Amino acid sequence: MKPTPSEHPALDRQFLERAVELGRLGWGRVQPNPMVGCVLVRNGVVVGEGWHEEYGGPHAEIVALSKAGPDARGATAYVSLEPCRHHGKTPPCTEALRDAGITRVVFGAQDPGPDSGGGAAALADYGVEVSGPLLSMEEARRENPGFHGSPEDRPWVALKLATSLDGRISARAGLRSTISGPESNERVQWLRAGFDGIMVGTQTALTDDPRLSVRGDTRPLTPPKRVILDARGQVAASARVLDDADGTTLFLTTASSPAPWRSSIEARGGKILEVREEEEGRLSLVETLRALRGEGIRTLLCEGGGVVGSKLLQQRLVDRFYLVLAPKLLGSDGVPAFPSHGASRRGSGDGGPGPLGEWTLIEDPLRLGNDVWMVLEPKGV
Ligand code: AOF
Ligand code: ZN
Repeated sequence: MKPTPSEHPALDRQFLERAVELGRLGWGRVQPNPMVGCVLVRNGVVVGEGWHEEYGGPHAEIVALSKAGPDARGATAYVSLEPCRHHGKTPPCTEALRDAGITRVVFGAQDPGPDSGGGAAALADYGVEVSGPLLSMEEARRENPGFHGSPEDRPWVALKLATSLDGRISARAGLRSTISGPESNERVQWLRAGFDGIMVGTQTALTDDPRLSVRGDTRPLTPPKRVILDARGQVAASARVLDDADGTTLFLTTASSPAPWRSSIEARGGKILEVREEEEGRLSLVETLRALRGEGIRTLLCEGGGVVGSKLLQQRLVDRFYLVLAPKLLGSDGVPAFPSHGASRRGSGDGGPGPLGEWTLIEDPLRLGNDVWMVLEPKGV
């Protein structure tokens, strides 16, 4: 099937962007489904809008059609994803669009699902004019990385670090420091809601005793799994990350962690996953990520600390970088955000880690209180 070229590309793009924006309102509520939005336009007027609000619930098109009622007849449907043509938890959107009298469909991303995909061809068969996909693979992945971009052997990984102007993540080793302000912290709560897993390294777990739960206004339908990297079994079973664990808190460790420690973690509802030790006292990150993918984690947010973040960056395992810059200087006692980078001897030709690539801002930096929130992705992906 060949998509029909659009007569009004700028207008189509504009309504499609609105559909994408609406889809984002499903953040935290729809995974593992993608976020999808829909706008219905008749004679240049929006007659209905909707988005996939909750996993298992009605799809975006159905919500928009029910808002529009009879006004949907003769309208164009802008949908951020190719309308599904399968009987899943709900009947096919392709049929609903046809039955409502939609005459044209403009869609953003292609649905890669073997059953759900192919809706564009089905619509064309019904005599509906179809334009799409209007979004590139890269754009589609940015919107729904778990759905469009998750590799087979690891999750799609986002790293979030809050640093001072001089690139420190705390004022002193072992000291819990306030780096970012309340507005940024609220945004982190929102961010967590959209991920399958939230991960921190041993030092962060020991220093901050984080809960890694989601406590903002956006409540995830399925709370993200909490992941602690603890190669040697140093984090006590009393850690807050094990509160209400019920198998949803995962401890990644190596053969060197003591059996009594493992039992104490399991007694609190934690799950132990053993992976290979790569260098002294450190887990193989590649194996760690593979194990997490095996636990169904398709999107992972790593919240530090500096050692884990650096290792991920060094091994080019970061797909998105949320960097929160706080207007503070912490001085030379502060813990560097990028420790292992500083340690590599530059220009020594010793075969050490090379340059870590260039990054692109994928949206305008956001000012949150006094902090600057940057969202970056590796250049050339
Ligand atoms: C659409 N519109 O709003 C969404 C779609 O289990 P189900 O029935 O909810 O189907 C989920 C699949 O449908 C999902 O994997 C994806 O392929 C597609 N999602 N399709 O037409 C929507 N959310
Ligand atoms: Zn559908």
